[in-house]
Amino acid sequence: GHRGGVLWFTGLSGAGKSTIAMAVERELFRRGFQVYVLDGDNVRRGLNANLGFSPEDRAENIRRIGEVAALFADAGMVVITAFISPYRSDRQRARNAAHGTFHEVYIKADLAACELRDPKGLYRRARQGEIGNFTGISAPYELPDDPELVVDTQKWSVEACVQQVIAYVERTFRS
Ligand code: GGZ
Repeated sequence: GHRGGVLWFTGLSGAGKSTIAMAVERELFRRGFQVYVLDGDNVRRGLNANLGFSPEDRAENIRRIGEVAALFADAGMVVITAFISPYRSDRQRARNAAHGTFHEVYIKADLAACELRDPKGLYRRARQGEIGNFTGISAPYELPDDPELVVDTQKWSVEACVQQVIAYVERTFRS
């Protein structure tokens, strides 16, 4: 079997958080893990539909996600969260909510790489002033101090990144 816990992905828009989270979820499911992904698609559209991207709204977004993730972990699941979560203090609060089952995973790609990828054209729109408070352009991203795992998506393929997370989960959650 396996323990429950929170794999907290953090990184810039376009770093690969959601892509890696979905692929890790599929592979962990195949291996018999109870796993669930929280991301913008299922949280910002529902539970947090009333929140935007001001520092205060991001703090509340991350606070709620941290509490929900802790509940999933308590229920015995491996929960993967895929949010920019740009503020160290908000990530620290999510860590405290999960008491002892929180694993910060830095999905690492610098601003230049993410801006080159620009999969949704959001960086271009942010540069043109069409989107305000955009992380990396007009809002901060505070680098993780001491993450449990760093996955470098500039250096490694998506598949290699997925394998690194899977290996971490196997050695951390398998019992
Ligand atoms: C950053 C924004 C913004 C602003 C919309 N800043 O790459 P995406 O599109 O699909 O993922 C980004 C997502 C970020 O939401 P999070 O809930 O992860 O942010 S946070 O943890 O900071 O609360 C991006 C899109 O929403 N998006 N406006 N201004 N990203």
